[in-house]
Amino acid sequence: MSRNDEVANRLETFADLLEAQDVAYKPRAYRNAAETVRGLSVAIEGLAAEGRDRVGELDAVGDAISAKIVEYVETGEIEELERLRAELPVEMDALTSVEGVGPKTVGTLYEELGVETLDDLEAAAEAGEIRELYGFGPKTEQNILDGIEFAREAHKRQLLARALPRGDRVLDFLSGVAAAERVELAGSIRRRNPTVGDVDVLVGSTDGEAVVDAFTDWAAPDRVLEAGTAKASLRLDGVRVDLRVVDPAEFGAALQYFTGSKSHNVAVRNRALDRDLKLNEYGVFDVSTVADPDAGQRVGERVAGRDETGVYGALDMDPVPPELREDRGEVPAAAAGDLPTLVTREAVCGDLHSHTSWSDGAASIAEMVEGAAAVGHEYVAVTDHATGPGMVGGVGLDDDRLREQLPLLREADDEASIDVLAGVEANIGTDGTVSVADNLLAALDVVVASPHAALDGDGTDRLVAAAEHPAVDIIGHPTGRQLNRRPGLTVDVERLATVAAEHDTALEINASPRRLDLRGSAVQTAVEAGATVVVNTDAHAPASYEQIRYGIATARRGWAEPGDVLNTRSADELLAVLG
Ligand code: DGT
Ligand code: CA
Ligand code: CA
Ligand code: ZN
Repeated sequence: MSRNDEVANRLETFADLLEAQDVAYKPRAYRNAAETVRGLSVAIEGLAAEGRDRVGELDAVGDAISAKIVEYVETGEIEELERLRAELPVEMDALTSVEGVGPKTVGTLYEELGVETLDDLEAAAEAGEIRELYGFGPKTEQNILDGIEFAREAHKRQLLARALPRGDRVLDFLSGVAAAERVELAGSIRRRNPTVGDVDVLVGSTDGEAVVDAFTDWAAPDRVLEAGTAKASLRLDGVRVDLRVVDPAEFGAALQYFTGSKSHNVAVRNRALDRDLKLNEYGVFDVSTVADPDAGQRVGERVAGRDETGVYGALDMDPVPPELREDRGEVPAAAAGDLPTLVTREAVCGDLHSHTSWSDGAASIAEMVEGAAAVGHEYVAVTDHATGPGMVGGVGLDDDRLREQLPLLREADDEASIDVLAGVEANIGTDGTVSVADNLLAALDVVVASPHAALDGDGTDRLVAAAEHPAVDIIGHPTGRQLNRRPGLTVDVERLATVAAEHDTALEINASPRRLDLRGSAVQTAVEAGATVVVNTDAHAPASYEQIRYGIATARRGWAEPGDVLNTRSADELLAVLG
């Protein structure tokens, strides 16, 4: 899938650079095309080999863009993109990761002040140069200064959706290497953390050198950072991959150790100590009759190590799903046989948040419905944006337009093989009001209400007010956070969840890899307080329904069982709940 990501990244850069130059319309087209390509379930190079016309059949990919995709696949470069980059030699990703700085601002700051890097930006803000620019002011300048530190910290970590396809590629490759007997991801990527510092891969083998050689040869065009006899690190499309090779007899112990988290490992190791056992990356050892348990790594009798299940078993624990290993109660729960039965992708039957080209989506109603059917859903809700706070550039539909759309959604439902629910994504104002007329909300099957503006400070009162609204079914991306971009609203999740449970309002786990909002720990609090969650993709293109996997991972990190998740209900059950 990596080629697809590469192409998508290029198209996004293209969009940013065009936007920086104030080009109208085109940036949106490039972003929509990028989203399509990123979500494709087939390799883009295969389509490109069939020619431009075949590529041009993809949703949101027109003639101009298909030509560029083919050019990239064939030559490894897009000439026009290189020209744009030369005209605007800025660190676009770093600069736009500062909240409030979009590509257009980057363009202005480069033109006016020659800002190319985060350091330049900081210097310009500190020198008071930004407030002097037309359209900027002291407040904007201060916001930029505040955002730089957050952006610097955040920029070091990769989104799970960027890392996981690379991790899968590494697994694919290594499973074909004869010397590799066992292969697993470890570390934060195995725990499905929303962002990862690096991709950890563990191999069980008796011939570490053969595995390391195969791995570094395979990576040849990429950058090998380090290579030893049983370890190697390299950079794969911008993501650091750490490989470790261990003896197959110790694979389970190493997998347990290198999956982490560190705080989970500390809690598990303490349990071992209480039982006169020594737990480390080499195994579980009975040290009850050993004079000095610290005399070496492998002292005492080995009681487990080959398999991870055996490691937990030796400590009288059920095996702990990697997503739970954050020291949030899973160690005592596993010891008591009380771990939750986590929700799975297979248990989910639909998606209740998606957009079409009526608002800012890339595809028609019919195409989006087909996309939902293609991933096996029984139902999908079309929830285009309503106008209101945070909707800029004419993206949101006013009540008249929503009324116009409604019969078309009913028609789509008649024609489709799956159920199409008519919905809207309304905006929650700073006072908690919902931006669509009540009688219209009442006519719709699904109302998502989301915060889209003023996304700082405490948002609990706003969200609680929206959750109490009788027509609101779902609070969308409740905090409004964007990973590596902005932390979003502060929310007292327990209070919100309690109100939501009383009013039969579900709290969304927005599966968009940039959001993953609510986050795992908040989901755990919400479920504990009795609230129902719903895993939605917020798809803006048919291919994005696949991203549900990231939302499911987040639900699992929040201890959610199938019964806690609204869209595990069949269509009939769901309609009964929605009323
Ligand atoms: P990341 O890469 O920053 O997203 O987070 P992780 O959790 O993947 O951390 P990483 O790559 O530094 O190390 C992988 C795992 O190895 C980590 O989750 C737990 C284990 N580990 C590494 N260093 C230590 C340590 O000093 N103590 C303990 N208990 N575990 C460690
Ligand atoms: Ca890691
Ligand atoms: Ca690592
Ligand atoms: Zn939204």
